[in-house]
Amino acid sequence: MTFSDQVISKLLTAQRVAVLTGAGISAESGVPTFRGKDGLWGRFKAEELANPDAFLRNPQLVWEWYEFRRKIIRNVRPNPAHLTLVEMEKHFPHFSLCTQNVDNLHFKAGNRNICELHGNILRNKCSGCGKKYGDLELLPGCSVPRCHCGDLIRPDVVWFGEMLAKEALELASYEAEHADVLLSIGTSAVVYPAAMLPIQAKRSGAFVIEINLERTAISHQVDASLQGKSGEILPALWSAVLAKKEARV
Ligand code: BV8
Ligand code: ZN
Repeated sequence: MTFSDQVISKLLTAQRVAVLTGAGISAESGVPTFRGKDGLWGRFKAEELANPDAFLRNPQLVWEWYEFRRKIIRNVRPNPAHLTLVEMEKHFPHFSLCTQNVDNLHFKAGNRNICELHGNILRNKCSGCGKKYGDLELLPGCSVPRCHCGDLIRPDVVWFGEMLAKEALELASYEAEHADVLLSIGTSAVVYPAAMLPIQAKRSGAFVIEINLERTAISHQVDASLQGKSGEILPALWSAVLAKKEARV
């Protein structure tokens, strides 16, 4: 796998690197994506169940869908793409990782400077008072758990139609707008406001590299669009950058 001199040199000289990841980076770990070829969580479209109205209408069904996803996510492991981001975080003077994913795989891999734009499926919160809860299991036949205040507990994720946490979005925007290089990895770039981040970076002068299995809504706007599996491309790209750095010494 070869990479242009420009892509290599941009990463070689970058001081501030921002990364945006989507479901595609976790696909090779066995986590289904939402919209790609192999996408869809079971027979449901994310937009149908990942929204407050669906929860109001049928909290049991929403909980069962999340339980189905949690069972997969509790047992998956980070793949080489996640592990490469851990190495990159150690290397760059300033490295930020913003993820749309709720699968906890960046934390499991070892990244620590993580901005979870859409929350985390292994955390819960009260739908009324907002009290935070950790990972909970809905045992078969049991009803949706309730908070001490009496309201229903729900997954601590951002649903469609819900605002992202203000501080998370502000941090992600700041990092995108101050990055020398932004890497957009495994996202179809159709969900806003996260999909704005690569464009914000580009407008602010960053060199934007996309790594994705197929072309996306932003492929025509980025500086380099590398098509293929992130678990193969990202480790190869990082090795090429380190080899170039070695050769310079
Ligand atoms: C908001 C958490 C302000 C939950 C998710 C009408 C009314 C209200 C809002 C809207 C509206 N119209 C538009 C909006 C905005 C809406 C939106 O963007 N909708 C889209 C569908 C058009 N956004 C929102 O609602 C956001 N909030 O705007 O608030 C507001 C409030 C009220 C009214 C107006 C505005 C909230 C968005 C967050 C939703 N929550 N998830 C959960 O997961 O259960 S979104 C969900 O999609 C996931 O978080 C996921 O991360 C995210 C984005 O998807 P991707 O990560 O990109 O995944 P996808 O499958 O799409 O793509 C994967 C890619 O990987 C593919 O391209 C594939 O080819 C590639 N791939 C596959 N394998 C590999 C690979 N690449 C590399 N290697 C591989 N091996
Ligand atoms: Zn409560």
